[in-house]
This record gives sequence, C-alpha cells and structure tokens, in this order.
Amino acid sequence: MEEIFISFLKDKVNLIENELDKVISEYKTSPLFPAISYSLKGGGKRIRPVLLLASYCSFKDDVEKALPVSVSIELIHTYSLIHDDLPAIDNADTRRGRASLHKVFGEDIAILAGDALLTLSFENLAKVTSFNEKIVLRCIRELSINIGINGMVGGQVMDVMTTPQDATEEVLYYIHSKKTGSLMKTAIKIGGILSEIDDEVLNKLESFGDKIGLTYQILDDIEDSKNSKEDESKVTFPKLFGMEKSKEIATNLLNESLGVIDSVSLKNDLLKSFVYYLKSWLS
Ligand code: GRG
Repeated sequence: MEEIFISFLKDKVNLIENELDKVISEYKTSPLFPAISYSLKGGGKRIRPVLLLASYCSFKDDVEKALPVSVSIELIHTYSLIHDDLPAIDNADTRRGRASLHKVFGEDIAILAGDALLTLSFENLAKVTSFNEKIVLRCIRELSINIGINGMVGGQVMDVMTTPQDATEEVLYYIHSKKTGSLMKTAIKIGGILSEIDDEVLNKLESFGDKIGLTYQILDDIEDSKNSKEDESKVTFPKLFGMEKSKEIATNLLNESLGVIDSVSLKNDLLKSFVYYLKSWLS
C-alpha cells in the first residue's frame, strides 16, 4: 500500500524543486541568495509540500494548480530547520549530512536567511493567482495561525523551556503536536481548503493531520534513539515511555488516522498510503 505514496512522492519532487527555484530566482542578485539556495537545496524529502498535493489530489485532478501553494509550506519548513539548528536552540553542526547553514555562512546570515524564508513563504502565497483571493486568504490565515505563537513556534518555545526531568506526558504531547505536527496538519488541511470541500470533511482532514503530524515526530524520536542521536537536554517519547511503548503509541495513532481517513470519500488511496509509508518506518 505504501508504494502509492512513494511513487507520488518521486513523481512530484522535481515539480516542487523547480517551483522553489522559480520562487527564489527573483532574488538571484541578493547577497542572501547563496545561503537561501544552500538550505533549500539540501536534499530534503519534501514530505510536507507533497502531503499538500496528495491532499489536494484526493479531491481534484489538476495538481499543477496547487503547486505554487505547496512550496510555501517547504519555505516554512526550511526556515524552521535553519533556526532550530542555531547555537541558541539545538546547536546542530550538521543537517541532512552536510554542515548546517550557520556553520557555512555564520549565525547572523543564518538568522536572516530563516527570517527571509518565513517572509518569502507569505509573499509567495499572496502572489498565487491559480485560486481566488478568498481561498488564498483562507490559506494564509490557516498557515499563519498554525506556525505561530500557539502552533509551531509555541511548540518550540515549550521544547526549549522543558527539561527531561520536569516533562509530563501532557507537555510532551503538546511539544510534538505543535512543533512538528502543526505544519504537517496545515499542509493537509490547505489541500482541502484549495479543493473547496465542506467543513465536515475539512475537520476530518484536520483530525487526520493532527494524528500523522504527531506520529511523524514520535517516529523521528524513535529513529534518533535507535541511532543514539538523542539530545540529552530534550524530552522525547522513548525517554518518557520507553521504546516499545513509543512504538505502540505511534502504531495506535496511525491506526486511528486510518479510521478517520476511511470515513471520508476520496478519489484515491494517496493519504491512506502515506499512513502505510509511516507504518513501514516502524518495522
Ligand atoms: C522561531 C527561533 C525560531 C525557531 C523556530 C519552530 C522551529 C524553530 C523549529 C521547528 C521544530 C523542528 C525543526 C522540528 C523537527 C521536525 C522534524 C522531524 C524535522 C525533520 O523533518 P524531515 O525528516 O526533514 O521531513 P527533511 O530533511 O526531509 O526536509
């Protein structure tokens, strides 16, 4: 079952990379361009924009229409990774097997490159012409709420303020749902907003997105723990629950997400297949 998503992913990655090139090409002469380009071309899997396209394609056929919107999600993801790697936050020297941005260009440029990508995401959304302005405004509202104070940034704030010693289950769920889950959920929800589905279906997509977004970070924790790459200062699912229980929680969330998506009438099995793709990481 996961092959459906994997083949969709392979098929759409080039489209997304070309669109990202197009978006930044306007700023080729800027002194910030080399740093932006280094980060955006770092070999990311492009899961989030692909999820937006998969969600859109679950209701509509004309995938190219949603492409300009999908890259705004990747611009946010890239900014979050640049800032997450900074010495003041995760202090990571590498990202995707290469030196992290601040290691190559310096902390000042890395901070500014992150700021620029965050801003560019909204500039890009505001310039979208393939959907009417009301729909675009809904996407801007959705994205801004979910990456802000009560969303991705809120999760990251709680993450930096929490030590493994004072972490509770409730706090851990909050951190993971917000810092990683919010953007993935938003990608899936925006696919639905662009498809103009009714609110009842949109709420189901949101619930589906919540579950898989949270699971994505639990799987990342499990992977880091297996590879002894865990950050001592950070609270994670394996640290709080142990490896076996963490896998069980992830499996249960994925099964629940299948239950939600099965209750929606879709054109294909793309979203369902994404769940199986994540399940395959557990085996
Ligand atoms: C505002 C100062 C400031 C910082 C923002 C919000 C934030 C920092 C960071 C977001 C939190 C974060 C980086 C979570 C990690 C989530 C995660 C699992 C990232 C890796 O995702 P993949 O595997 O990455 O999809 P690729 O490399 O494929 O793009």
